[in-house]
Amino acid sequence: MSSLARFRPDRDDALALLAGVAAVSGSYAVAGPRPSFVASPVERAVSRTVPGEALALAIATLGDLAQQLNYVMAVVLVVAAVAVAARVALYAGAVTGNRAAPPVLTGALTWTLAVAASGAPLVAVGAAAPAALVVLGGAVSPGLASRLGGPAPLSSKRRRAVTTLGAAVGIAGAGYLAGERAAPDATAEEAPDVRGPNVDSETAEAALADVEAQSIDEPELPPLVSDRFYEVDINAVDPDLTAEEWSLSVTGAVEESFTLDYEGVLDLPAEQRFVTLRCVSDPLDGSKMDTALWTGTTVDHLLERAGPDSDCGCVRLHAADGYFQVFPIEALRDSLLAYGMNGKLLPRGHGFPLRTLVPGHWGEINVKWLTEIEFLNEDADGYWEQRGWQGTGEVVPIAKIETAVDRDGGRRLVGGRAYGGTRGVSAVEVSVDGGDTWREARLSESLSEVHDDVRADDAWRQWALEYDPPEGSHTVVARMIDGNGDVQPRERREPRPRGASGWVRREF
Ligand SMILES: Nc1nc2c(c(=O)[nH]1)N[C@H]1C(S)=C(S)[C@@H](COP(=O)(O)O)O[C@H]1N2
Ligand SMILES: [Mo]
Repeated sequence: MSSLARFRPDRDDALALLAGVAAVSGSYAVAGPRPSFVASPVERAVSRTVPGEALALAIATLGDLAQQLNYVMAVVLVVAAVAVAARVALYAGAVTGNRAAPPVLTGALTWTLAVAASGAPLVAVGAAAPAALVVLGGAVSPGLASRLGGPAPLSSKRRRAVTTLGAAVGIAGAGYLAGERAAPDATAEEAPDVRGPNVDSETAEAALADVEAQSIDEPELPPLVSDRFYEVDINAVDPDLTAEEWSLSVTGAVEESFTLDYEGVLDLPAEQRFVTLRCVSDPLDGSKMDTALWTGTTVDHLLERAGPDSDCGCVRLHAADGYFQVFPIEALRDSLLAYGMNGKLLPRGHGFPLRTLVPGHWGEINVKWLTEIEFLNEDADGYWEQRGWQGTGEVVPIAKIETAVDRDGGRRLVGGRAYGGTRGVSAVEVSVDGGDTWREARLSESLSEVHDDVRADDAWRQWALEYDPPEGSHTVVARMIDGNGDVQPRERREPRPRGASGWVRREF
């Protein structure tokens, strides 16, 4: 009975919970927001298994919050799993009367769980050691033990809860701060300049500087090159690749399959382009549409060497995060493989070291963290097609109303940006009476005028219109005319499954 006498359920529950928090915190302290952080693979597994309809609903109702909640859920799951392991270890110690068993078993079980999840044995030590230490601390420190446990009248139960919570918050906070310091650079501003034997950085600099001259001279309008480029991807934690370890394979239905390393990509002829991306999930009034100056090489150089021999004329791109997309080889031919963004090295969040930019297609086709170009003989579904989205295909034309400012004299300026993929934007028309009458808005110069050596045949244009607002309420409507002279379709359509389309309206 002596061993069972030391079986103290309340204290052990608290200790086990703390061990769980310590494991996740320790892992984050060592890994930071990287795939080796123990909750990352769990978040991945969860997001892969959520059915398409549920995912669409979550995105529609919660937006970007859906992914954050998923991430929190993954963290809670890992805390719970380690807590259960620690609880089992404490129980085993109590039953066997072996004082070394709880910390040793907790450490071993946590390490095994962490390796099973992330496959990173070293980072797993960062999870296992703190968990074992918490359990060890509970065993050797009578102070901690008595505060956490002992016979429990109501007041000391509350004290235990407070102590546990305080310790948990402290451990989690320390782990978070340490992990953030270990975080890799995420923003373009922090990234070094893009370099390479064929990269003309002067052109990039000049082009970016000259964009101003191309813009409509109204400071209230949103810019032609985005200050902050939206980010959309399937995981809360991005891949963390190094240029040295990374490579790109060309495989499948080809005459010659081969693999290029980072230097091999840089050795190919370089090119710069202004390219706009819009996510297929972007609502009419959303902001998942942006433009940057990209540096890279065209896929054509790889196609020449590979000699695709595909029965379906289709190709599947694979990425380091498990993402994949299938689309026609014809669309790939003129695509850019980009390693630079706005004159800087491509940031991690946008696909470092290499991403695809497919002219005129929805954002989802522009695969980031590209690792393999696989030529197929049979058509297949991409990641989002498997989840009920259209998948490939050209963007729909759109003219967004993003700015409305009232001028001193009583006039009002409305404006925004219009994008029609490779069809281009030849005009934007605005109605201030709900669509009865139309006038032509001012349009910025095409970005392809910025620099002789910089293409921009898949980029947006700014538009602006000043008008005298009528008395009372009225509706402003904007629509674009593409390069073929076609007016954009009026009918309003939700993002799912083929992208939000229709004339954008704003009530005043
Ligand atoms: N590897 C990978 N590539 C990806 C994604 C992803 O989740 N993984 N998301 C796609 C989607 S849906 C969009 S809209 C664009 C967004 O690119 P950005 O994050 O650079 O804006 O990347 C695409 N490429
Ligand atoms: Mo997207």
